[in-house]
Amino acid sequence: MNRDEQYTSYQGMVAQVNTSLVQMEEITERLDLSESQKTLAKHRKKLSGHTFAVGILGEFRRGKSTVINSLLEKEIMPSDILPTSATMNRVTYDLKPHAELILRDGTIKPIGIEELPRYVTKLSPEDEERAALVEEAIVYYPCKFCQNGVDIIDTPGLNDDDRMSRITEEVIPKLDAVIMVVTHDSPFSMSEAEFVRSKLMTSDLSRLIFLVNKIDMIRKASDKERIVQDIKRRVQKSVMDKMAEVYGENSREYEDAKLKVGQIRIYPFSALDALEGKMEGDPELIAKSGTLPFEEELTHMLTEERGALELRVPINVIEKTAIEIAKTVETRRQALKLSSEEFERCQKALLTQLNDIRQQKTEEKKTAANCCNGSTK
Ligand SMILES: Nc1nc2c(ncn2[C@@H]2O[C@H](COP(=O)(O)OP(=O)(O)OP(=O)(O)O)[C@@H](O)[C@H]2O)c(=O)[nH]1
Ligand SMILES: [Mg+2]
Repeated sequence: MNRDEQYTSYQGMVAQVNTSLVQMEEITERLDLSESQKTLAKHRKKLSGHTFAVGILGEFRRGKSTVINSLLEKEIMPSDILPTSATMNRVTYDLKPHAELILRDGTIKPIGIEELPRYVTKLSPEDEERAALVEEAIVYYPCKFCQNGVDIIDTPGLNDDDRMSRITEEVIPKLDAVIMVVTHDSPFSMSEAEFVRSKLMTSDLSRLIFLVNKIDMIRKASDKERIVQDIKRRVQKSVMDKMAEVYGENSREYEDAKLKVGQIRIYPFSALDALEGKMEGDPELIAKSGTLPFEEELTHMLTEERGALELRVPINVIEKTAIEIAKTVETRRQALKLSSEEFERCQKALLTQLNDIRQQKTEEKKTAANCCNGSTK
């Protein structure tokens, strides 16, 4: 298939997925499944809007905001030695850099990019208070990776319990791809492993790039390679253990995951060196940072693979909703069956009762007749 044919067949698939979303919406409306109906509508809108969302996820201080800054080639996202990001920060393309806050009460507040630390961080209690009112910060910036409707989303550290549940429930389902930032000094902690296994779904490994950040802190080149291989093995083991637990080692799902897990994309990286190298125009530092192979992979994901990835999320939603619809229909069928059984039982009891009453009445009538007859004799 050449590129034109591929595109036509891709467009056909988009139309098909769109039709399925519309059909599902109709069914969920009839069944009063309003949450699912809303989710389907959101994905249908997104599919027609052609935006592609890449989320940067990871625990506190892994360097997520710095990774974004390295892609923007400028220190835009607030970053600090202390846990910093308190809100979801979306980078979207615009030639003229500016920012706006979407507040929780629905209002939109335009701000200067230099004001971001005042509204999106938790570096002081006052900052945190202001950030609590912010639903999302949008940073408009001429970032080459954000062309063609790509948004890059910075998230607060996953170990923040309150925000973690919001991220997992609200943000992850909307992401088309994920960059998971881990570090060499805490190689794939238990909570990261659990997060990847349970929240990002094993079947979606193909939409995941791992960055082993702060690799500049390791001096020996051979150690850098060893640490990356070690983290790769940990990710693979943790995913395969989960697959064995859920589906069993002889399942088709386990075999599929084994193939995917073999192709996990994981890169040694130094966000700080990449940022500094770009800001200072230092090609040696840029090369040393490991950003070139990572950016190549990211570009590949945002262009060639984008079509398939863009469809993967709504297809997952369709599958999930289909299961929900089947369950709802079955539950309601059971309920109807129950009520008809109940009805039969009541009807039977009622008939028996009616019979008893009739019999009693007949007896009574007989007795009364006898009494009358006796009295007339
Ligand atoms: N040595 C080194 N330090 C880094 C690198 N990337 C980030 N850092 C430092 O790590 C600290 C945390 O970086 P952030 O980018 O704020 O980390 P984060 O993951 O966004 O943190 P939260 O927003 O709190 O979740 C800062 O002091 C950064 O300068 C790196 O590649 N190498
Ligand atoms: Mg941050």
